Amino acid sequence: MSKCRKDTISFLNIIVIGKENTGKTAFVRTLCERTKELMVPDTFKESSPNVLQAPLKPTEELYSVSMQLEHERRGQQQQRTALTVVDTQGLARGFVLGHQLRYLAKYIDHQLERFLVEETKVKRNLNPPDTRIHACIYFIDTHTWDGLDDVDQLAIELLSSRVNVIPVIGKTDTLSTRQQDQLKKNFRKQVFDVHKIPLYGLVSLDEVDDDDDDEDDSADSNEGTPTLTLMNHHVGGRFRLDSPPSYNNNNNNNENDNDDSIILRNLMEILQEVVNNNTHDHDARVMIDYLKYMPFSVFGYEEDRFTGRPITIATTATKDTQQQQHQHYDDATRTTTTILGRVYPWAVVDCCDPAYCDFERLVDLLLSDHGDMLRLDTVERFYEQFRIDQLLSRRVDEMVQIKSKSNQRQGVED
Ligand SMILES: Nc1nc2c(ncn2[C@@H]2O[C@H](COP(=O)(O)OP(=O)(O)OP(=O)(O)O)[C@@H](O)[C@H]2O)c(=O)[nH]1
Ligand SMILES: [Mg+2]
Repeated sequence: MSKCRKDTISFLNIIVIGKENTGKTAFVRTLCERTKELMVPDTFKESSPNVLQAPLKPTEELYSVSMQLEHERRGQQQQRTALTVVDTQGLARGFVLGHQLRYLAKYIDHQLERFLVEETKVKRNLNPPDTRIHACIYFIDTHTWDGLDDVDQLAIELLSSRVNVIPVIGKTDTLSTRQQDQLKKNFRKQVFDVHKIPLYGLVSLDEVDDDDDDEDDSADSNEGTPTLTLMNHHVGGRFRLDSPPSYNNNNNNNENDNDDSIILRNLMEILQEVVNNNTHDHDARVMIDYLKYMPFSVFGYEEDRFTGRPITIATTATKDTQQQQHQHYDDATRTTTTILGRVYPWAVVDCCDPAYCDFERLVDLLLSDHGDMLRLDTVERFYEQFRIDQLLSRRVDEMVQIKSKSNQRQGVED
């Protein structure tokens, strides 16, 4: 492995949230297993001992695992990422839900506060460890065929006001291709067109207001035409749609695309235009890649039911088509490898094969192109506001204290 400067560590903190039994813990384990080969020796830490070792069982309380990874970034030198993954208790229905969501919101805020405290110390560390949560991997419920039920909607709305939410569909080995496709489209439609939830990389839709007498009154001729505000400032700004959103896209040769989100399709067109005008616009390009696959389909490895460790799956392939990682046996023409996956009577499925699911794409985007964007969005969309609110409320507290002290003094003197 080539040399990488240790002083350029990027922090990436991810929290995994979703309803009970959606495959969150299996995902965390698969992610750790997948990134093992990138791990810097002796950097693995867990908040409670052996939390990844035992057989899978429902998660009762939040825990975290962290490690440093050394990996390549597309076209760049080696990079070191301090990755922390936080796994959480599954969201339940009923009165517990409110309590769970409040707890999660508080946890996320607390991580912002820890960073703020470090940053505002008189003698401060110029490079404090970044505790802020940069992304929330949200597992949507695959049993809800219209893509978003009330629990998921409430949770995603609340989380999106605090953190970059990246939605995923877990256990996709249990869904047919058509089912996955439909679920993705339904989810996108619900999130963008119906509820307008500002997930990571998405838009908020401002309807043009007739009474709006700001400088943009020329909008009158566009009455009722929505303005798209890209939440992702890397691509930037506000774009007015000159005509109402339409499905009659020239590129649309596929009838099935008609039940996908209109807003998303328009956003993709805008991004594509940005790329066409400036082929070097890397951020717009990677955002298109992200939106194309979101919500990401993933599945976890099949675990040994006594140890929770991945079962051994050996596959054999001819050498020239071989693209797997752990090579055990090699002869002139064939190679045997072990993969992370699941075995069915009719097939073996590899969690890391992009032909089966988006797991590898998701890992790649987190560690590569979107890592910086997630960090930047965390600072600009969430941390800055939090910082201002906190400092203002401290200021108010201080003023109240000064006032009450001076009132007390006044009382004594009188
Ligand atoms: N077929 C399949 N089963 C899975 C997958 N991931 C997890 N499972 C199974 O689903 C059950 C629950 O998996 P977990 O990973 O514990 O789910 P969870 O969302 O963490 O559950 P809670 O912690 O209770 O919220 C276990 O029996 C797993 O073996 C998957 O990708 N495919
Ligand atoms: Mg769990």
